[in-house]
Amino acid sequence: MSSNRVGIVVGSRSDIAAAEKAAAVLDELGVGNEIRVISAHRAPDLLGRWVASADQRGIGVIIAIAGLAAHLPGVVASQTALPVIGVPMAGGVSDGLDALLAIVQMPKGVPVATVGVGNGENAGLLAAAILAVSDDGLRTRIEERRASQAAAIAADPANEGL
Ligand code: RP5
Repeated sequence: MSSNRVGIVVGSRSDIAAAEKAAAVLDELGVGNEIRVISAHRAPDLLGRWVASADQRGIGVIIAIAGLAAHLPGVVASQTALPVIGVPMAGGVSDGLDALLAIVQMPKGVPVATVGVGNGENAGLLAAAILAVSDDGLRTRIEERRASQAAAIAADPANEGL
């Protein structure tokens, strides 16, 4: 068993910025994670080996990030019972709307949760929330982060007196 609890996979090096946003928020919350770069169509065998190994090593959630046809999250989800969060990436004929629709319209039987285009941060937060169902310490850290976000907004000079 590794200490990593979230596996993050991107379809291409060009998607890495969104993966780093997810990893940053997971690091902040003390959730071990790993980033892999594996194309679902160019390296399907390697992808299958990584998904199987993630399952065996005790990873609890997978974040899969892809643009264009954006089949990576669905292919990953087809190979594991772990929850999979898809992040659509901008680019392609409609600058991310194509990938968003591809991921969110996963046909019945194998679900993929979907966050907004390029929103690696929310993918990381959602993965943490899933793990927090059985981890009270993590739940507390998520609540503290929410409180600190709210405090930062309250401290904005535009909100003085509220
Ligand atoms: C997808 O095609 C990747 O996820 C990436 O978003 C997009 C473009 O890939 P590259 O041309 O950068 O390899 O497979």
